[in-house]
Amino acid sequence: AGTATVEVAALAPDLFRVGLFLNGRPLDYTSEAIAKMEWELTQVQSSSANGELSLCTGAARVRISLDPLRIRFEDASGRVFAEDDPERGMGFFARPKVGGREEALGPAVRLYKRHPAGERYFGCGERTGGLEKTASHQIFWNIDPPGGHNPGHNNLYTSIPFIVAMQDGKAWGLFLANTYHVEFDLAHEDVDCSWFGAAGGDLIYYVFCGPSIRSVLDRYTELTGRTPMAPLWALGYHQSRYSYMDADELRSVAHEFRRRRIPCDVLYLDIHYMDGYRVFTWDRERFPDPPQLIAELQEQGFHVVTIIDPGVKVDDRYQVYLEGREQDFFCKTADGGEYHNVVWPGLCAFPDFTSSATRAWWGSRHQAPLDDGVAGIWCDMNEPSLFVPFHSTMPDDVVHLGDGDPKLHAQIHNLYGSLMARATREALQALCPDRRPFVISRSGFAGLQRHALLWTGDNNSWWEHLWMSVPQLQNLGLSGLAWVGADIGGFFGDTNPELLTRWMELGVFQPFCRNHSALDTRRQEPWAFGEPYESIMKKMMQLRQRLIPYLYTVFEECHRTGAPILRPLFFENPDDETTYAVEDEFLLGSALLIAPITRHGDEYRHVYVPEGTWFHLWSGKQIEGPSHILAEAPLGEPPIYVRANTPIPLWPEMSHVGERPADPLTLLIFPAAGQGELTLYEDAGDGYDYQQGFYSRRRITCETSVDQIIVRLDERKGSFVPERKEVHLEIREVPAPPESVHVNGQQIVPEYDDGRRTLIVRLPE
Ligand code: MIG
Repeated sequence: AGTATVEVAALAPDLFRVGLFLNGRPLDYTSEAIAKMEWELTQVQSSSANGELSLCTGAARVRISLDPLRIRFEDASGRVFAEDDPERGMGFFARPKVGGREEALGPAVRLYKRHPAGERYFGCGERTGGLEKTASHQIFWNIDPPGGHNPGHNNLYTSIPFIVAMQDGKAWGLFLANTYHVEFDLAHEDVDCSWFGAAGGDLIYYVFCGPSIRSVLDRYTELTGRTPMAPLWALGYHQSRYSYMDADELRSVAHEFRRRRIPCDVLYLDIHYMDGYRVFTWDRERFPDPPQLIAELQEQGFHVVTIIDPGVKVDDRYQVYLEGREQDFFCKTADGGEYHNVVWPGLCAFPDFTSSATRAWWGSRHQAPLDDGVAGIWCDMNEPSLFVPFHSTMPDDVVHLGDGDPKLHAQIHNLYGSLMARATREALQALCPDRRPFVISRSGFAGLQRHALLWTGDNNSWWEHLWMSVPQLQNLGLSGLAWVGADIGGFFGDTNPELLTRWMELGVFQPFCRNHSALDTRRQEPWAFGEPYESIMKKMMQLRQRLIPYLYTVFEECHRTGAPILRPLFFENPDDETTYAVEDEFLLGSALLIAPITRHGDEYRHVYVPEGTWFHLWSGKQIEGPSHILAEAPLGEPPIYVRANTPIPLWPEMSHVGERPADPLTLLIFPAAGQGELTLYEDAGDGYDYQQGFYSRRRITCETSVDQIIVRLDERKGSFVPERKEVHLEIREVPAPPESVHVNGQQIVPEYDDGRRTLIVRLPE
């Protein structure tokens, strides 16, 4: 195409890639975002007729008209999507030159696609402004927004230039693989058109043909990578604060959890544990004996996670800085000096994570915290966020030497966070090969899910932010980042008892469940406000703890297929377009519907209940969806609904993972005419033996008719045998004592509780 080359490739039956390369640039698709480079598609038919080329995979087809060059996609049903705008298609434009920089970056690139009436956009990663993205302008450029985030902000800490489009129950997706400053204009400037542009680089985009939303996410996460299995303990409750200031404070927090029997698995040390904020050091006055402290906490079942920032203090007596300087591991200024800026430690240098040698060096530095017993690493400030000017990032012309192919910061800015998380994960993996790494990150790019979980950074202790987190977490799940959570209770500012309690009612259903708050704010541990709040929060946290086998099962589904853990209603009900606008409710897996209370004083709320039969968890009331209901939800009884006939696996109450054997396993079932099922996934909870078949997958079905309920537990698949003796069926809302109960054909004496209308059946494992 003139001075440019355009390549269109079919990578999988439902995945195409388009690349536009200017002025003889090499056709290069390597990208830090992409996990899978090699695709083998054998069944592609190409044809050419009437000035049009076409590639057909059987499931989908791309049509390329040559003059002018326009590209559109079609699936087997004849649905046309991702169609180039007839006027504009794709191309590039020179930007005004300011100094040398624009020249180095080259021209800006842009792609125009038609926006058919009724097509609705979702995704775009970490966003504050609601679920749907139609008619919006989206910026992809990682920043640490001053004063935390608010609904008016566009881009935040993490960038995922990916959309999912929905119409009539069918989905397609588009990912722009470009790490420069990226913008999407989604039927915003022009209702009939959307554009996808970048400030430089090659124009490379991937089209996911669906047609199901599930298959779009499946392919997208095959391309950019899946969420690795979490260690089981990481699904528990995490408690943090900026900061637990010394060993005794941390000890006393741990002690309170255990004394009050409130579940907690993980404790965090924020920046004050370090010596003058020097990364990979300890302040020996505050923390005289870290290994001893951590061992003590481990005894009580806690894991300890420490924060690491990228900024390395410029200090001639500090080993980490000296090593980095000697070996040239830091980012450079345009004229070759070490780039410096101010962060917590004062003047700092910043590792160039684009270089594999730097990543390996940084990684090896994690030996010390691991030797001290640290269980995971918290990567913060990795946009990177800098203090001069306040809340800025690196100038565009900072140089990253990389592995011999130097880049300007403007070209890789959005990758800095992901690369730091990658270095961290690879280190934990290498240093503790039998453990599943635990890494948490604030910043990243598409593909971050391979390296770390994401928390949404600095929210406020405001009701508005509690509300905002609900669509925000769903957007992330739709963008491949499923292991996510917002700071429970709110970070900045003082929380209050009602807000904290309502936040906990939602937070216990976040894939990542952590309470965190800023320096000088009111304490917000679950006991901070006494009764009745403490007991309510404890009840909710116990519920999460009991739900771990369910959460783990959903997590494994995500690991295998990219399905979000916390998912929008339309993920399960794409044919019901009412769900496209439901942003203040979500599903956890497919069997739990959560509609949090997010306003002060509210004791009722509207809930849209999607198709199917559902049961209100607290009252057992049966609801037929689709329907709009007014749910009563006093403090302590947030609207939670369980899908009929779906067995929900529950553990007994525990204060932390592994406190005692998870025996019995309870299968909670609300029966109603029809059938349901769940395939329970279990494994050792850490390590990699599951990859050799050391797991257990067990399909459990429930079939309910007018006069009988049949529950079947299939044979276990896989070689893992859970260490327990009993499985209890807890069958709720059984209107009358059953005439008979049979277990494997043997009649047993029914155990029926009139008051709770519950039938218990005890089975051997
Ligand atoms: O400039 O380490 O988002 O969670 O507590 C603030 C202190 C730096 C920002 C993180 C927050 C953390 C805080 N950090």
